[in-house]
Amino acid sequence: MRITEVRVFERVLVKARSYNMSTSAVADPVTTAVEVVTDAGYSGWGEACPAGPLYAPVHVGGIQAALGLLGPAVLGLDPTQFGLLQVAMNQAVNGANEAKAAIDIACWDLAGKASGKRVCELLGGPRMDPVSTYHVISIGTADESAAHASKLQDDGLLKLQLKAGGRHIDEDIESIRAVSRVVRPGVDLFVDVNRGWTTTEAIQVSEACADLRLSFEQPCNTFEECARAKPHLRHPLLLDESATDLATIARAIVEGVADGFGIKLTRIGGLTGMQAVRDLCAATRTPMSCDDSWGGDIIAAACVHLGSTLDPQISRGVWIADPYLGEHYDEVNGPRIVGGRIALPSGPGLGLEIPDGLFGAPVSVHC
Ligand code: 0XW
Ligand code: MG
Repeated sequence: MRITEVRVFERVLVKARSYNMSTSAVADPVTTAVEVVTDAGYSGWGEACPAGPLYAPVHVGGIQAALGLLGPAVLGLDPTQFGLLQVAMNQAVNGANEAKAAIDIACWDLAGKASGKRVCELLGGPRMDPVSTYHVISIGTADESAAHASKLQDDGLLKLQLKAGGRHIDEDIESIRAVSRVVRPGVDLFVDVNRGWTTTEAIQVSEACADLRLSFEQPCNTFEECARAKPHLRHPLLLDESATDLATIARAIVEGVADGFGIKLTRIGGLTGMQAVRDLCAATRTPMSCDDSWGGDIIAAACVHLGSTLDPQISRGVWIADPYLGEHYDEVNGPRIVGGRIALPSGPGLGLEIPDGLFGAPVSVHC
């Protein structure tokens, strides 16, 4: 089987609900979908969708520009030889992990379709089905956040991510304490600051909440700032935005900076890279989530397939944008959250059936 064509599409994902975090209020993200076509009659789908231009140093324009180099670089290659695809893509452009991820995910989809296996089976087999998810509580007043936390627990959620940052820490402390008061036994709470606090603020909030069981996710802007704060924190520290590659993740574990991670599939370069992160976290018993910054059914399915292969004890859950989307690419098989969990698609590959013409005309075609 050989790659004969790479088609690039884009689509605005109109949000059904508001979503804000310390760095930005997410507008309607623009996703990039990639269809990799082969000479064997199969095609595979990948996707990369930044949560707007501020959450991370990646932009939809950069993704599509990089695909202009990556598409030609993979033509003629066997899509099931993931390592050789990585070599070819890394020789075509430095960085651009999100664009590489879109092609990588499409090739895993292809390998599954060609072999009749689900991506989770190609990744070693599912250990959970359904997989647990975590739900975000956007930045708001203490009462609003506590009410949302109660409603989410009524709906079966067992992992809550409370957003913080971008305001005086007294407001964050008030929200953290209000939500903690309504968290029920068996429910995990973590506070995701999305880089919003200084090291001083992180230390002060942790001290003020020392009596509460919670974790802080990406409290400060950089790896170094988080490392400086870490010895003074009374809570576990999770890295997300600073978990940019396998070497940094390994360093964070070895140096004791991170007690866990929020890992973005496209930031790591796709399923091939995420498999290595998964295995490192399993070997070091380091909790990790498997999610991405935004996107539709394609990236959601990729996250659920990989997330299902995690050791359940270290799984921090899979986040998908489903609650914020008013649509599914595949209305039947598209991943959705039911009672705080996400069922694995059952079909080969990612398990999706993308209707012809769904994304309209491609923005570019490489053949
Ligand atoms: C909750 N997410 C996975 C979605 C948004 O992109 C932010 C991100 C996070 O963990 O910060
Ligand atoms: Mg995060």
